[in-house]
Amino acid sequence: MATLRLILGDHLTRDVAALDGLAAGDVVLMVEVAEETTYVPHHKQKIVFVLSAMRHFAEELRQEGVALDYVRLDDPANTGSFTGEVKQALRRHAVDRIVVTEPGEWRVRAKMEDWPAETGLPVEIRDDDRFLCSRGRFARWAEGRKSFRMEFFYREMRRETGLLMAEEDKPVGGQWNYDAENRKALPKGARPPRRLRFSPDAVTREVMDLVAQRFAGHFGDLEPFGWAVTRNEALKALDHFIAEALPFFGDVQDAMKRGEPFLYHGLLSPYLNVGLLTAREVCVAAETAFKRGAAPLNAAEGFIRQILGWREYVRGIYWHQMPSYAETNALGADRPLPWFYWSGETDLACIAEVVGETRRNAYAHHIQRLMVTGNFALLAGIRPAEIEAWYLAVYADAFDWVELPNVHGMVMFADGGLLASKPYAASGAYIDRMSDYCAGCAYDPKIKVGEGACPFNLLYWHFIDANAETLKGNPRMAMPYRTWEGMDGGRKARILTEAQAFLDGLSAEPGATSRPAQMTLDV
Ligand code: FAD
Ligand code: DLZ
Ligand code: SF4
Repeated sequence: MATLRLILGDHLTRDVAALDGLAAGDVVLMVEVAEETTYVPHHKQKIVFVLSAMRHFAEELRQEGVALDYVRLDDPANTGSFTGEVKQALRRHAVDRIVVTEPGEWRVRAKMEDWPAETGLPVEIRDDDRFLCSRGRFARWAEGRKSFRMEFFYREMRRETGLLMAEEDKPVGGQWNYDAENRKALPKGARPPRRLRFSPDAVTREVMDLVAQRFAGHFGDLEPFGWAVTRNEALKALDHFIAEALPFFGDVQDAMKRGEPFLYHGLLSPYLNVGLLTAREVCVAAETAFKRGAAPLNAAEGFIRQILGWREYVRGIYWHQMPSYAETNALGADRPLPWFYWSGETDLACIAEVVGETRRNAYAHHIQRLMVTGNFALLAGIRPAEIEAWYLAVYADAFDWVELPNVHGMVMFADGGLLASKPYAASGAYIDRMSDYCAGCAYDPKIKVGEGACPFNLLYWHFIDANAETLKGNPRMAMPYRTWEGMDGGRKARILTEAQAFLDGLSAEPGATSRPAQMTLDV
């Protein structure tokens, strides 16, 4: 039985389920389609990364002798959609069935469900077994639970994989989680390592030209482009991280510093997400470094927890809860996304720094995403769908299955607490403690109200006040509500008035001063 096997842009591994049982007579189809390059205005580097990695992977398959049908974005006959390209391919190849690995987005999966009717052929959508926890396994864990907490899920994953486990079902070192050791500010004089970046080869250069020409209006700088686009390069990036950064990853995992976008983070998520690296090999590499004495336990455990815990957990939540998950808006947030998320032009120095780095690198680390741009969106009550589209567009690692739970659940609390036990709301004091952004900002994190007050301070109490009905009963929010209620009435009124004035001044309109000339966004 001849099979058409579709490989998507984030399924770039020879071990992907759709290639299981590849036989003579089968055709492997890969397609670059406008539908995927424009459903949000992806960062230019993200498009280059995905398309170049696709082209390199296609070349590896060709070298292996696989019958490959590769449709390029600039092919004049390109229909622009997965469905259109599958139908066109069926005219070129005599096959009896279609096989594909489950995509990472509900949106794409829903289209695939229609393919049997649209093509008249059986369509097999195979489980994506690159994850350490299958959808079925997650559903068994989730069954009967009212809320899902990552920590308990993570412990089960540790037991099941044996990662960082000692004898008798005990975690190595006696503790499951060393997070308490991982919240230090960056010590003065710390010099994070220079990160391994990769010069674009001819294939990448060709894609960069295409992107420069076709996606000039998209967010972000095209150059310098330094992402790995092959498995070999991604493995080098992994080795470099393990040797140079992992030993320091733990202690200052939450720190932020101007001009140091990468600190000691992995920069591995784009590779994990498109299939250039596997979750298991990355976790094993960190565990091995710990066993060799090359990395302390708080670093190795902290890093493994991000992947074995958070990454698997958010993926489980996504498929367990979609499609209704994306529709919830527990806090009724309804403010349009301020334009400065795209332009970076704002006198809030922390936001300007994080958006600026995001434009330059298609990357920001977790705490920048959660506690700067995310915290602001939460406190200002930005519409969940708008801030989700922003995160999906601007990061090289952004795919719906991982972006949505992080933004909808963790940042916006739009799921009403299914994912996080309380909103990650914080005033300017947190940003001041964990970064050097506040020095030189137009505002002062120590000023709570009045001239120079940090907007995060005003918005924090505004958020507490505005959401009292929903959040006051949450035991983890008892302290802020006690403080707010104990505050002098006049001060409270002043804070709320100033916060409201700040919110009223936010504009989603692409302003002449804040809009880079090349931006034509439609989100
Ligand atoms: P490191 O700090 O080195 O962490 C190691 C790995 O752990 C990462 O490569 C990643 O695979 C995994 N990881 C860490 N935290 C998470 C998490 N919360 N969820 C899932 N995986 C995690 N990650 C994405 O891969 N794609 C996204 O679109 C994405 N959107 C996010 C949006 C928000 C608002 C937040 C708060 C987090 C988001 N994350 C996302 C998670 C995390 O920020 C990134 O995975 C991380 O910053 C990637 O950089 P790194 O490889 O240097 O990570
Ligand atoms: C992100 C992306 C982009 C920019 N372009 C393509 C593409 O042209 N062809 C493709 O197969 N995949 C692309 N991708 C990744 C897809 O968006 C991803 O596979 C879907 O979101 C489904 O998970
Ligand atoms: Fe951000 Fe406030 Fe600090 Fe300015 S003072 S950088 S707005 S936290």
